[in-house]
Amino acid sequence: MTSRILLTAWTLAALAACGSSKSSGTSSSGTTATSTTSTGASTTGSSTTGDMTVNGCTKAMAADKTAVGMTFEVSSIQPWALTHQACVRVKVGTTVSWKGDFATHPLSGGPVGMPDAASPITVAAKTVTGMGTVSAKLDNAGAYPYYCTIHLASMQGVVYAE
Ligand SMILES: [Cu+2]
Repeated sequence: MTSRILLTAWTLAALAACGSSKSSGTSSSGTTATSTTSTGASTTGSSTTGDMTVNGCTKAMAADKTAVGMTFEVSSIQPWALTHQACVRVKVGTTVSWKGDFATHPLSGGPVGMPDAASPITVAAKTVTGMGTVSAKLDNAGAYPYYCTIHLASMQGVVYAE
């Protein structure tokens, strides 16, 4: 009698162990998906690390705004309107913003004509469709190009986070 009860208990324990090993397999595939996303973001930041001209800017010519604090309004240099070009350097972790009419001047992250869906500027710009402020926090060192999707030639720039 006693040995049968023990056998049943052991069988239940084995089933429970089997169930828990299945669920750990599921969570490890979730971790893989997350790390793929962050790899994409850091690739975006480092792909323009060399000081080549992007959106009319090089890091060498960019205005040093690393002392302005953790928020920086790009549109305080020139309004987000024709003609706009800003090449600036800020500290990693700075929240940069553009103020203006995003129906007339839709903002996108990326080199001109090459929208970068992974750019935090692109992600932030999707939240504002008319008059307003687009704010993007730049958490990784790298070059963050941006442009107006209507006035490609005249509204562009790069924010370098360092
Ligand atoms: Cu524009």
